Amino acid sequence: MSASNIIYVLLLIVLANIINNGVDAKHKVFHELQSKSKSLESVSPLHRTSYHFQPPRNWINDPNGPMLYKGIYHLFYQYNPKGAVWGNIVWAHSVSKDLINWEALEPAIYPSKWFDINGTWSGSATNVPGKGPVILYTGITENHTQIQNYAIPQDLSDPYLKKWIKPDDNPIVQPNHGENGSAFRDPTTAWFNKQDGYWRILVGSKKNHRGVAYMYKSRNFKNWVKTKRPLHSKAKTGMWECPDFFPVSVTDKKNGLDTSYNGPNIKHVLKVSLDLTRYEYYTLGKYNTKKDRYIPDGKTPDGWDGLRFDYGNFYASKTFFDDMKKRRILWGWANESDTVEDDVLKGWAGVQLIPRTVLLDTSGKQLVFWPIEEIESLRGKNVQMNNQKMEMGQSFEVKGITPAQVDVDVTFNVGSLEKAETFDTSYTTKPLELCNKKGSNVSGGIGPFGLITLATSDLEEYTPVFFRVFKDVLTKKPKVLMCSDAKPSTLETDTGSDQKQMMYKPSFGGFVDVDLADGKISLRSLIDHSVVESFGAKGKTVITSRVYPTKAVGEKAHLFVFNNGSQPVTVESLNAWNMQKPQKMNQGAH
Ligand SMILES: *[C@@H]1O[C@H](CO)[C@@H](O)[C@H](O)[C@H]1NC(C)=O
Ligand SMILES: *[C@@H]1O[C@H](CO)[C@@H](O)[C@H](O)[C@H]1NC(C)=O
Ligand SMILES: *[C@@H]1O[C@H](CO)[C@@H](O)[C@H](O)[C@H]1NC(C)=O
Ligand SMILES: *[C@@H]1O[C@H](CO)[C@@H](O)[C@H](O)[C@H]1NC(C)=O
Ligand SMILES: *[C@@H]1O[C@H](CO)[C@@H](O)[C@H](O)[C@H]1NC(C)=O
Ligand SMILES: *[C@H]1O[C@@H](CO)[C@H](O)[C@@H](O)[C@@H]1NC(C)=O
Repeated sequence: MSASNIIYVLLLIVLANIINNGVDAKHKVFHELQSKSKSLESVSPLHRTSYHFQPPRNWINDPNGPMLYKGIYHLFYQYNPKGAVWGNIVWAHSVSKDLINWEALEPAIYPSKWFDINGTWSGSATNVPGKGPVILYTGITENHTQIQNYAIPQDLSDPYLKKWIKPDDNPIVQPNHGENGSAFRDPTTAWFNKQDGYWRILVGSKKNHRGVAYMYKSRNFKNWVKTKRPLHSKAKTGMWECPDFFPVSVTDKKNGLDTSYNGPNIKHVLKVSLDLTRYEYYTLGKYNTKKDRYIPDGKTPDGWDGLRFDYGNFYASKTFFDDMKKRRILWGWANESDTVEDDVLKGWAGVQLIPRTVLLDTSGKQLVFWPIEEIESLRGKNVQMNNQKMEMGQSFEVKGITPAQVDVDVTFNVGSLEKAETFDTSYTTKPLELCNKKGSNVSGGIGPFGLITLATSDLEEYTPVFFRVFKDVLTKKPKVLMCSDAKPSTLETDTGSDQKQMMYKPSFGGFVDVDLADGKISLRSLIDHSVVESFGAKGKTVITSRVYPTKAVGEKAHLFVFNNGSQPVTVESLNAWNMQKPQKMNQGAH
């Protein structure tokens, strides 16, 4: 590098620091790229999803304010109307009757007043009885302070809630009691406490390196005061983005609960998105409304090694209660794993994953997730496989479908656990490392076995999703690892210059809490061109990967089941369905 180049680079770094002052990792600014919008014709269809939520082009991130109003589902999301990188963020707005087909409306909220002139960031919606829906969101002021504002519909009789008003008595919450105004955002849906007549919300933050969920309360939904203590905090976890706090039933295994529900036989879930790692985690616990305290169950670790909604590419998630079908639904964003340059070339970046219902697992120790039932309405042609025994190294192709766009659900039987590998207790907190060390081509006793998605016929490219069964020497119980490995997913090599980012091809992993008493374990994957969303053991462990094959694309992709363990594994039943494209996916977005 020449001296002038070095000076230029130093200048850039200084400049970037000035511009990015107080801007966290997610909000990376690419000034020269953030308004390079592509016309529709030039948006690359390669790797674009067919049945996931996407606008026709440009950048999206966090799902915002999901809700049901007068029979219409609303989804808002962080959107750059001018390009495929983060910047110029508005609240884009889409509506649906079935959570499958979506119609794009005009952006609901965009910078226009002093209290949000430099940003309209994430937030939530609350249906306030007697008032209607109220959105709380983070506004960025001219001096880059993060404050919380509210917005209300102009016309409550319009089920589409097309127009939103930001009253002049905003903001409702400011960082003027010692909070860090550069790390103070993402207000939650409010919950109502009948006993004291107050609404409460959380705002994500950090105090030095401690992640914090500050709590505010209000009687009239307008004047909010900070509670004496935050709802919860945890040392060394850094900024808590997008907190989500809701009850789940211990006894009712079918229905979700309204956010304000309180009563016997419930637990509460506190989820946070960690800006430091770009992963989320959650705890289950008891919320004492009298003392206003949330105490996580002793069994659920609070921090890096905690439970996750999804052990893969999944962030800034948010749930809402669907009063029509009595279920709690989870939305989550998956970013791209290719490079910023790739995103600009393809003209789009980011997808919302298939909404999932959320319930407490029968064990009471974790949540379970399952794709909303509506997604099954997109299922077309079906192929099946039954009682197919796979010896070591064997694989079978699932033929007669279009594997780049399928829903596949398979139940394996592993037989006896006798020959399972021994579980080393040092593995406990390291599913990711284990998946990296023991890939789909590293033979074990029982497993690896599973699905080979988005593959070429000769496995030049493939994304394996698989299980590996260990045996705990002390307890004699199985310990099941689930992995989704993007490493072999694409032949694309990073030959570019220093500046070119590398494509992100991680192997993701999580443990699956099953006892395998009957030898059975299921795996369902929703495959959609560049998305592989996998649900292990009926949703106990979920992993999403984003992948960009160069050859295993469209009609040329294949799907296999495989076994690379020394013990035979049987495919008891397999169903695969071609997935249709929804009729409407946000045409006419702005
Ligand atoms: C406040 O947050 C910003 C953004 O993360 C950080 O750079 C700054 O150091 C924090 N300030 C304090 C006093 O912790
Ligand atoms: C802040 O907002 C003003 C007014 O819209 C705009 O001119 C300026 O570029 C914005 N700055 C940043 C860093 O977003
Ligand atoms: C930034 O703006 C906020 C909100 O208007 C205000 O309370 C605060 O004093 C300002 N900070 C500085 C450093 O100007
Ligand atoms: C199974 O193992 C063999 C031998 O290591 C390897 O060639 C093959 O790619 C593996 N299959 C998968 C899906 O990784
Ligand atoms: C096994 O697969 C990994 C990719 O997951 C690859 O890096 C490695 O070279 C493969 N090893 C063998 C022996 O094929
Ligand atoms: C998604 O992109 C990859 C590659 O750039 C990053 O490594 C991740 O941190 C990022 N994830 C989120 C949630 O932003």
